[in-house]
Amino acid sequence: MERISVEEALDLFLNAPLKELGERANLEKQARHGNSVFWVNNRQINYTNICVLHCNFCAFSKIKKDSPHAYDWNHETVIEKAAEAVSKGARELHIVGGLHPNHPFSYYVEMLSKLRKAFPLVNLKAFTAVELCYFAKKSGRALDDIIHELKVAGLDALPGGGAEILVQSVRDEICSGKETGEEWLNAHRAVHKAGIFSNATMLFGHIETPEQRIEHLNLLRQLQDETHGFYAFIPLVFHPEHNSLGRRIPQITSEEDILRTVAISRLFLDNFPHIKAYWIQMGISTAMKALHAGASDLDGTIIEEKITHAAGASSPVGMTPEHIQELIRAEGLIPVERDAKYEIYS
Ligand code: V47
Ligand code: SF4
Repeated sequence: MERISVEEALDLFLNAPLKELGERANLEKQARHGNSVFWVNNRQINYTNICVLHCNFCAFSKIKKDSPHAYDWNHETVIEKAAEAVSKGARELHIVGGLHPNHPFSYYVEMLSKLRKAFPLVNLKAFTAVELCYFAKKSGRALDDIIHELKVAGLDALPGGGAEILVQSVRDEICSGKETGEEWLNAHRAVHKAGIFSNATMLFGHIETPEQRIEHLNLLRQLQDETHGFYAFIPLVFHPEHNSLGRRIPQITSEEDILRTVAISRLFLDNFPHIKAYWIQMGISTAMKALHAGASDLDGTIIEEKITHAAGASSPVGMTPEHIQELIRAEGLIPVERDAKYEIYS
């Protein structure tokens, strides 16, 4: 099938009836994965909420180390959290945190080596492109060296956070001072070159225009043409509570907008294996609908979600493996357990 252009994507996104758009995206999903829906037994570990940046959509970070809600887990706590997940069959640890002002790069390397030693089989999906760039800047080392050292320590995959909207004028308004869109893309390019796969996200439903959403997708499609290093694209639904952007955009976007975004992502990102319906942010009911509108992955059991719940998410903070599989079956679809590298276990 011919690839859809930026103009066609915008037209479909804005004008196609939801039913038709969803059905077309579902056909694409079915052609790739049939009735399979991928899920992972995982745990999120947000090792600190202390961060030197002030993204205005973020309700998770605490700037001051002495704030009563600030925390900074030591390696032992991280290992304990991981052990609990591994005892429940986790195949992936999703490890990200704020940009801590004091930790040396060796702190992060040691965290991964200790986890790798204690849990040789679990996948370590750790550190966003923004964290990697911060480690490089702070240590004065080349990004390629940082990636190489983390890989030797046990890094298996990179999560897709920090992309927000890659268009700089939007970044200047919502996350001024954060790595630029180009830096985010370059970091993923470098990770792919090092033989590590990654995910990509898009934070939507705030000040961005439909044109800027499609431009974001286009930048991802172009990089994927070059590297083929992305596994999944994850549209992230902006949550407005306890953050300053939420005073300007006080409502979560509509279900229709979420489903249209999932569908257009499936159609436009023809070189991405998966579109993820991140149930934590969409809510379970909308995520189930997304499985019929182009999404082929639900992320996972999570256990302890902090970032979206700080911003008012009303979904549970985690789900059992039994529940996630039941939900998929109830949609007439087939649950397929995977790890962070999309190795299959069922
Ligand atoms: O980078 C922050 C976003 C991201 C809010 O790679 C918010 O498999 C909504 O990237 N409302 C972290 N979103 C989550 C993330 C992710 C999640 C699941 C799977 C994967 C993956 C990646 O959450 C941040 C930021 O873009 N975020 N604040 C908010 N108020
Ligand atoms: Fe820090 Fe990430 Fe929150 Fe931005 S989104 S303030 S980088 S924790």
